[in-house]
Amino acid sequence: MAALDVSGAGFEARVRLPAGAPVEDAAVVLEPVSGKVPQPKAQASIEQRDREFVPYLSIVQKGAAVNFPNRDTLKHHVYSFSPAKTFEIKLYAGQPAKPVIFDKSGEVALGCNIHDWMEAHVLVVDSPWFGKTGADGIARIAQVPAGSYRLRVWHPRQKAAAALQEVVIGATPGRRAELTLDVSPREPRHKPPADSGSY
Ligand SMILES: [Cu+2]
Repeated sequence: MAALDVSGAGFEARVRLPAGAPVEDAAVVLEPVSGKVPQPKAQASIEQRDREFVPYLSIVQKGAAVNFPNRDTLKHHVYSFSPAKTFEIKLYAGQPAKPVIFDKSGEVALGCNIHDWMEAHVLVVDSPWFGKTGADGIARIAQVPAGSYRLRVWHPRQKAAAALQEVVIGATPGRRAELTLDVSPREPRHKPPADSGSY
């Protein structure tokens, strides 16, 4: 028998469309009902590579520092007009001098002033316990302390917000939550060949 892990249990959720197909890039978040969360310590990185943001969706804890390294040889100009974080990093190459601190919970949409098709999203949450679904629709969250949580699922292209569910961690270890979320397909956007411009 496996030893009991007293430091916390893993949590797993599968997100599917109403018709059953797995949903990739959904955020699955466990927010403690107590409201008690540790200070953010993880840093995140959103790269620009081949004139795209990588990854498409980032989930960060409120207060996290996010770096925006430009891995391309051309310049990018990253911006957000979202109320949860309005900022811009003007036309730059390489690593910006400072990370961006996401200090407010909410949804942040990122764009690039030079390359219209570039798109990425940041979900800023008041919890360090979150995961992102892969192509199989499954998100895993490791080491969740026992207790009561609100389970939240979110996707940048969701058609409607999903209701919060209450989850108790520790009562039934190894349980997988099954979630349904209706999500629009990603619109294809025109991306010109790489050598067509000076940027
Ligand atoms: Cu760009």
